[in-house]
Amino acid sequence: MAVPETSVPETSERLDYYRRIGAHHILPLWVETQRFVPMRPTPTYVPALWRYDDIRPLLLEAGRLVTAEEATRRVLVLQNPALDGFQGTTRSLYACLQLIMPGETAPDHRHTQSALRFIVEGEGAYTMVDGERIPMAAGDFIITPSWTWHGHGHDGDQPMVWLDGLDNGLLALLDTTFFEPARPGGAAATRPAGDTLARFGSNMLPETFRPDRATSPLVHYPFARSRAALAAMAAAAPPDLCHGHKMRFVNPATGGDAMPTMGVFLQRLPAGFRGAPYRSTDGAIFMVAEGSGRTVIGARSFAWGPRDIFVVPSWASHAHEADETAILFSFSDRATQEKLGLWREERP
Ligand code: 1HN
Repeated sequence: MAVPETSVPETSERLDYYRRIGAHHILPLWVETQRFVPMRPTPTYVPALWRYDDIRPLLLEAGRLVTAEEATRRVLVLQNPALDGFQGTTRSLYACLQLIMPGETAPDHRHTQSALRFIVEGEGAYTMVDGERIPMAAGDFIITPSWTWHGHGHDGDQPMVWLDGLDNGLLALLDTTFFEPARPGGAAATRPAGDTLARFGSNMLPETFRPDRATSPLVHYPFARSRAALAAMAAAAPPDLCHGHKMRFVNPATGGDAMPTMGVFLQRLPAGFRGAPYRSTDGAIFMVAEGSGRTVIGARSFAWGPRDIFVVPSWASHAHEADETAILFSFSDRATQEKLGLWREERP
């Protein structure tokens, strides 16, 4: 694809001028315009894949090195290999793996970042969101809305691991990050278990409910339900050419995205699926819930199996292929892009 020639020839007079305006903290736009106004997205982060089998022993090692109490959150950040001097999995998003050991608690705090949890392994742990103890089971999607108190605990007897997804980079860009550490007695349950599901997860809304935040009032989307929905869809209709059977998690009170900044998805690729190439402006982070296959991103093929995590950058052409039936969880900054009227996609 043609990139317009925008370089304006340098003359000694022009160079002298650039130097003099530089002293006033002024830059000429006509120099390096392409770099700052490119023809199409030019992400500075790259496609990447982390194999869970590689990470798991390292995560368990962290479990011996540092307590959850000490660390506040025993979290390993999946750092994009190309983002030098910037912490993130993409420019806007963090993908992290969090470990909590039996009997541990991770103290209460709150922050303006929205967080999602996608449960990877273990049982018996819970996260407290807004005074409700949400039990964690593998494949569950759980929301910690912006600025809500949350902490974690573990009553089981095996290590418990989940994927954390946060909109850190986006909030850093906008300088809207606030954080508040634990308040005394903050972790006490004020709502009964199952409250969010009963009130908002039954295709009904309490008549007196009035939305008071941008995030879904339903904060727990159990895997058993979403997985069954995908299986029923797959039995009823052929898969989409690019996505297989793909569902977006929504706020039941609005029908919009469950989270204000991030789009969150679950998709099922039937065994033998060979997806058509697809691209969109929202860079996405995928975690494999089940199955194996590969995703061809640009010229590279990334083979994946259960619990592997991979990144597809903004506007990177990619195609999913499944050898056995696969379920992929993913999140991206699509919810932000759509609100701003910026989201684009390209498909055959
Ligand atoms: C955080 O507060 C949690 O509350 C997890 O579990 C991961 C990554 C960056 C910043 C804050 C949590 C986080 C985080």
